[in-house]
Amino acid sequence: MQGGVDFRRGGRRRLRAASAPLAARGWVARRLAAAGLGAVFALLLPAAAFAAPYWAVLGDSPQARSIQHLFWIVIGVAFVFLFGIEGALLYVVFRFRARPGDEGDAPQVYGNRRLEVWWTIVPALILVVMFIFTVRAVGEETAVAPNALPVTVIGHQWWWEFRYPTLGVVTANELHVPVGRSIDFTLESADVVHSFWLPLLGGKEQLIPGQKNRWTFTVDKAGSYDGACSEYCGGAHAWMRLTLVADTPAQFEAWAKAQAAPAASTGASAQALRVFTQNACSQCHAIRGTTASGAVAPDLTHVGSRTTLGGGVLANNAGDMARWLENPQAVKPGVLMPDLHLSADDLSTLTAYLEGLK
Ligand code: HEC
Ligand SMILES: [Cu+2]
Repeated sequence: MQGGVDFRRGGRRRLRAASAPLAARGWVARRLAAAGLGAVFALLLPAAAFAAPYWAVLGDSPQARSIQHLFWIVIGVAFVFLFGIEGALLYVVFRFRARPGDEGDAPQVYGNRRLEVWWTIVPALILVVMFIFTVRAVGEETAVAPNALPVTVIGHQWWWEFRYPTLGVVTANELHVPVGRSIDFTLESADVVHSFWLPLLGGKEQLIPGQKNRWTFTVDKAGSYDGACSEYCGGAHAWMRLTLVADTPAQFEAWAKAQAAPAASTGASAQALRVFTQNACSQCHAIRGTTASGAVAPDLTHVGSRTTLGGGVLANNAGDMARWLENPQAVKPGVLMPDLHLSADDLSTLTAYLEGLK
């Protein structure tokens, strides 16, 4: 060992003694600053999370609550181990630290069969228990009740199609369900993999091309719930939001009846329909009750009744509708609806017509 440090016998201690006071003070200060910053973030994080509608630890369905239970069990076990192990570590570090006058290395211990058996068996048992709880929770998320309302959810780049096969309703981005009745979801995709996520109502389930996934939950509180696609599916993924509206059974029945009816716009005119068909709108969009029957874009039969446009990127009112129609690319970059360069006249005709489709 020439010019180096001999770590085999007390070398470490000699090295530390040589460079100790100043360096050590800087090191401690840096660690303290980092720990302080970490603590501030740790305190702020839950505050933000609790305020968000995406905080999955609140739940308004039995399925969401079963996920919550699982979450708290896992967190509980993890914390017992975190504090147990870190506590034991800190205890040992302080209890057995080097003291002035200590010479040589500590006793070196190799292998301890009994300990190794225990720290293999205990974690394995914990994993088995967590596995059982998880399988139970997954079972609750997929056990469809016999009187459930069938709803087909189809993921598109970058919007949601909702079909109610028993009610003759087709809509987009705004999902209505009756409170207290379980919903039998069939999840499909028209293009790439998406993920259906309503944080307060259940977990996430994927929409996979060529496959039909089953999924269920029962909303037990009336209200409006935010959701989103939670799996990156291309450029405008961030604007693939959805809203679930949980109606009372009577409200839901009225909604479904209105949605199943053919189009009736307060702004309807021969000119509006002509503008709609002449600008290729009808090749992509359907308006039931007219000749427009395109099937690759949102059904517009009752577009005026929805609260948002373009997967949540705009509110739904005359001003925002005009903005969307003037150039959807400027509002939602990359969207699969082209800029159709409508004249000012056509724009106002179409806006009145579409907003009138309640
Ligand atoms: C090439 C196909 C295509 C053509 C042509 C087209 N659109 Fe679209 N349109 C789409 C797609 C796809 C969306 C969904 C965009 C999104 O949210 O990502 C959409 C969305 C919309 C929306 C918002 C619907 C909602 O519920 O969010 C309206 C309104 C609309 N289009 C009207 C029109 C009108 C009017 C025309 C004709 C001037 C037209 N579109 C032409 C594909 C098309
Ligand atoms: Cu997505």
